[in-house]
Amino acid sequence: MITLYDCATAPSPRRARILLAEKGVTHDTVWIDLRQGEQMGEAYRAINPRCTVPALRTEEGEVLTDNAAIAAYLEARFPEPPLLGVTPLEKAEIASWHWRAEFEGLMAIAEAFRNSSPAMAGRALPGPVDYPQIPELGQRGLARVATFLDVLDQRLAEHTYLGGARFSLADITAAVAVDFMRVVKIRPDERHPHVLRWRALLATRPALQP
Ligand SMILES: N[C@@H](CCC(=O)N[C@@H](CS)C(=O)NCC(=O)O)C(=O)O
Repeated sequence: MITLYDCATAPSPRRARILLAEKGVTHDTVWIDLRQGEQMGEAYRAINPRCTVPALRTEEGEVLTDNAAIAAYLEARFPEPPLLGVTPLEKAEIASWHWRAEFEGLMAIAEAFRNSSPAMAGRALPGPVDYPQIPELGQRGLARVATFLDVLDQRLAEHTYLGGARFSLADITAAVAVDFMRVVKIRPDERHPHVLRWRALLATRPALQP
């Protein structure tokens, strides 16, 4: 049985959790409490020395320690439904928007949140090394999150889904980012009608309830 090391309060493991649900893969879950620092403890370090969630243990016992590996593995192991695209150009388009959802969306939120929240003092980046906050990066992150919403809205004005006509991993990652923006007090609103339309469409999928 596959095991997902998950955390209900964090965006990164939510991506893997949604992907497993969309693929219809039954699995065990081990909850890791990031608020209590469980990821830094010896027990979890023995599973994932990078001290981050998600991690996924395969049926063969291999542990995959990031979303990139988990997505590549699950798409290859459970090809239906395809979530990384089918045609060569569709795969390219989805990869491009997936990267943008990660870098311009999730990373911008992390930059804003981790460099400003008192709870993240000394923890500006995830992982085993402590890094100090840089308040200016927090400010820059807020500007980047706002820009990302505009980028999404323009894209979704012309396409049903982020990658085009087909629901994909790019939508999962972008939806997780849009939902997690609340931690820096940014939400899509009437300035982003196409984002709102798309988020409501995704919410018809059980795994993508906001
Ligand atoms: N590259 C990793 C990043 C995972 C990541 O940053 N996870 C965060 C939660 S969203 C974490 O484990 N944080 C632990 C910490 O802040 O100490 C992935 O996407 O799988």
